Amino acid sequence: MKVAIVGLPNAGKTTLFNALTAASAETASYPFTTVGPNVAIVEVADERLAPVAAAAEASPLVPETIEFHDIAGLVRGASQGEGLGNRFLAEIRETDAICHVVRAHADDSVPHPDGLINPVADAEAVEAELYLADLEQAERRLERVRKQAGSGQKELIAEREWLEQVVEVLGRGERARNVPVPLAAAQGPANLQALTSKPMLYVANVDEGTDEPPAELAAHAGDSPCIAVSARIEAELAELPAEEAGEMRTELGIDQSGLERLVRAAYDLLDLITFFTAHLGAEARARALPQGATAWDAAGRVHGDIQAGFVRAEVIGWRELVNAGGYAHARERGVLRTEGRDYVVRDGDVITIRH
Ligand SMILES: Nc1nc2c(ncn2[C@@H]2O[C@H](COP(=O)(O)OP(=O)(O)OP(=O)(O)O)[C@@H](O)[C@H]2O)c(=O)[nH]1
Ligand SMILES: [Mg+2]
Repeated sequence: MKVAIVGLPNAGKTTLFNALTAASAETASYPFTTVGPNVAIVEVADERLAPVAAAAEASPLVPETIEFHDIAGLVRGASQGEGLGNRFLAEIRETDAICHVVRAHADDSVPHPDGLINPVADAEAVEAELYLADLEQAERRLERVRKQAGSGQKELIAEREWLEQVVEVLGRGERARNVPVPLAAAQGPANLQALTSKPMLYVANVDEGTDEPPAELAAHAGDSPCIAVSARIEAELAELPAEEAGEMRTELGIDQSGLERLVRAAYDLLDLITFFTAHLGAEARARALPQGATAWDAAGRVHGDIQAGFVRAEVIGWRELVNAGGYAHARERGVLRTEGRDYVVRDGDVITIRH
């Protein structure tokens, strides 16, 4: 799972990214692996993993991860190739979700591209580039599909109709996400890869001591989540040993790590469920799946060979496993179920694939 950190220049994206990276050095909860100058992998904390591991006598613990991409500031005209616009837009296209950092702090020493602090205007400026980039892409795709749809093929006609609506909606400055996808055009979104189809999380980069995003930004976000984080404070806290950072947080009145909230919100944004695998003497692992995924999909997440040799899945809710105190007791109690490949995985399932 990949998340792009986007925003105007100087919004605080790299500060936030560095905070996530630095946090890894000091606390075990966020080991970051930098896989490129602007790409890092962060672990998603899940409090269920440790008890599951203990019950199964499994170690080490391997949490699920999210890859964050720190993208350079999107300037006005990026969609027209301004700045290094197109390259950045292409990088965003590769990700599953967007973390939109919006400046909401009033520190005069940090220049603003417009010389004025206005979170909603900033957010709209970035979004305008996303709409325009999508519009161009959608128009190009529509042209091609129009020609192909001449063949009368049902899917292509459906895709053409869908694209016509997408073009119209984007032209009005709304997200491609807002256009429902008819069953016959199910491939449409994958073909288009619209930036505005991706779920978006707003992060208001606020002044120290503020814990709410500006109301107008939250209103602008609408259905999308919007959280407040002070990137600078988080970066400073991330440099401190965990204990000192905790004391500092208490002093500053920040109850929870902003980074923790950020990672959690990003994970929630992807609308995933988590399942666990854990076996005696082997690793205990949390893994994400899309809602509605099956035992067969879960097997695929574990290993291609295991999926290919799928025989059955042994499934138990994480709490039942923990309460039973291990698989053997769970089996005695009859709470370990056998499921086939079409079983729809539930959040918190602990799964053993027999292959
Ligand atoms: N006061 C204050 N300054 C901040 C905060 N976050 C970032 N800054 C400062 O703002 C400046 C720009 O921050 P960056 O994180 O580099 O901004 P960016 O979004 O990565 O900018 P580009 O990569 O140029 O698009 C730096 O001088 C930061 O120290 C904050 O929460 N409070
Ligand atoms: Mg930066």
